[in-house]
Amino acid sequence: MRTQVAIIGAGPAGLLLSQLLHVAGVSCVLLEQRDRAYVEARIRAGVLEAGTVDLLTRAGVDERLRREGLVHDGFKLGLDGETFSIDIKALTGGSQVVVYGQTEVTKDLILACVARQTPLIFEALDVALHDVDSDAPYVSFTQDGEARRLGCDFIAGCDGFHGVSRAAIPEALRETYERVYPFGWLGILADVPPCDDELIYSNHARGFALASMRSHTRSRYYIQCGMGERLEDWPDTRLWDELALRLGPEAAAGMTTGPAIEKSIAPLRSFVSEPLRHGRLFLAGDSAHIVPPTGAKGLNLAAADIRVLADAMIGFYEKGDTEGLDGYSAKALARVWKASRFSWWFTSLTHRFPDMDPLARKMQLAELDYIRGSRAAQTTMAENYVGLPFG
Ligand code: RFL
Ligand code: PHB
Repeated sequence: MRTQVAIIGAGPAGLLLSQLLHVAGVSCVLLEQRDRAYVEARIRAGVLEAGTVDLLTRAGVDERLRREGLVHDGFKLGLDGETFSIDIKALTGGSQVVVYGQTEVTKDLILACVARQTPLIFEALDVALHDVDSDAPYVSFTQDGEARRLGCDFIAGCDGFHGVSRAAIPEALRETYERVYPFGWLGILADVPPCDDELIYSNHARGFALASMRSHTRSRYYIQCGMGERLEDWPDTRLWDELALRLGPEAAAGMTTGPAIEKSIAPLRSFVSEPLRHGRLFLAGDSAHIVPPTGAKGLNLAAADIRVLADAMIGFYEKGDTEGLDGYSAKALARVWKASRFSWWFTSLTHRFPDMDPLARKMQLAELDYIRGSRAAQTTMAENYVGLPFG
C-alpha cells in the first residue's frame, strides 16, 4: 500500500488533517488503533475557538456545528461563590467561541471521511514508524491479524500523548518540558439544562469548579480533586452538593441535578516536546504537547497545528515549495508556548494547590479582584480565550 501522507491517529488532529488534504487533492491513509465506537464515544473538550470553526468550515465539516453549536460571547469567573463576567465579544472587537462537543466534531469528521472515501483503518495494531529521516519512510502495522506496510512521502504523528510517533524522534534530538499538577479534574456529564447561559470558572477555598455544557439540555461540570481520589468516593449527590458550594449560590439556584451519563477523573499536565519535525515525520496535537484543560486550549491547539501543517504539505504538493515544511515546527511551537502559558496561568489562578500558604491564596484573590476591575486585564484574558492569531 502507498499514499502521499500516512496519518497515525484518528483523533481530531488526524481526522482534520485528512479532510484538509482531501479537499486539496492530496492522498492520505489514516491508521487508528481503536475501533470507531470507542473513538466516537470519548468525552473530552467542549469549546471551539473561531479559528477552529473556520478550519472545520474549510474542511467542509461545519454544517451540523453551525446548526447545533452554541455561540458564546463571554464566560464568568467565580471568586468564593460570587461571579463576574468577561465579555469576550466586546473586549476583542467581535470574537466569539462555540460550545460544541469534541465527540460531535469527531463524529462529523469520521462521516466526512466515509463519504469521501478517505481510507481510515480502525483497529490498526502494532503501528511502527520506519526510516523517517530517509526519502522513503513507511509505517508497518497489523490489520485483522495480517502484517501490512504503508509507504508514503510524509508521516503525520497525530496519535496523542500515549502514541508511538513522538518516540520515533531520537531522544538525543528531543527536548521535553513537563509539569504534572498535584490534582485532577473530576467531570460529570448529565442530561440536565445548564445552570447558567455562560461557562463559569470558579476559584473557591474548597477548590476549583467549572460549569460547562454541551447543549441546552446537556451539562458538563468539573471539580478539582486529589489524584488519589476514586470515582466510588463521589456518588452523584455528593458531587452535585460540592458543585453547588464551589460555584456559589447564584449558580446553585439555577442548577438542575440528575444522574450522571459519564463520570471520570483526568490528570492535569503541561507538556511540550520540541521539535515537531524529524526528517519526514511531523508531530501535531497532543502527541507533541498537552495543556491543562483550564481555558479549553487542547483541541484548539491541535487544530492550529493542523492548519500550519496542512498548508505546508499542500504548498509542497502544489508548488514543490518546502519552505512551509521547514518552518512548521518553529511556527506551530510559537503558538503552542503561548497557549501553554495561558493554560498554566489560568490553572494557577483558579486552583487550590496543596502547598499554598495564606499569602498565596490572598495573591490569587487579589489578582481575580484586579481582573474584575480592569478592562486591560480582562482584554488580555479575552484575547487568549478566543485564540491568539498566527505568526
Ligand atoms: P487524541 O484526541 O488523543 O487522538 C489521538 C488518536 O490517536 C490514537 N492512537 C493511535 N493510533 C494508532 N496507533 C497508535 N499507537 C496510537 N496511539 C494512539 C488514539 O486512539 C486517538 O484516537 O489527540 P489529538 O487528535 O491531538 O486531539 C487532542 C484533543 O483530543 C485534546 O487536546 C483535547 O481533548 C483536550 N481537552 C480540551 N481541549 C479543548 O480545546 N477544549 C476543551 O474544552 C478541552 N477539554 C480536554 C478537555 C481534555 C480532557 N481530557 C480527558 C484529557 C477536557 C478533558 C477532561
Ligand atoms: C468542557 O466543556 O469539557 C470544558 C469547557 C471548558 C474548559 C474545559 C472543558 O476550559
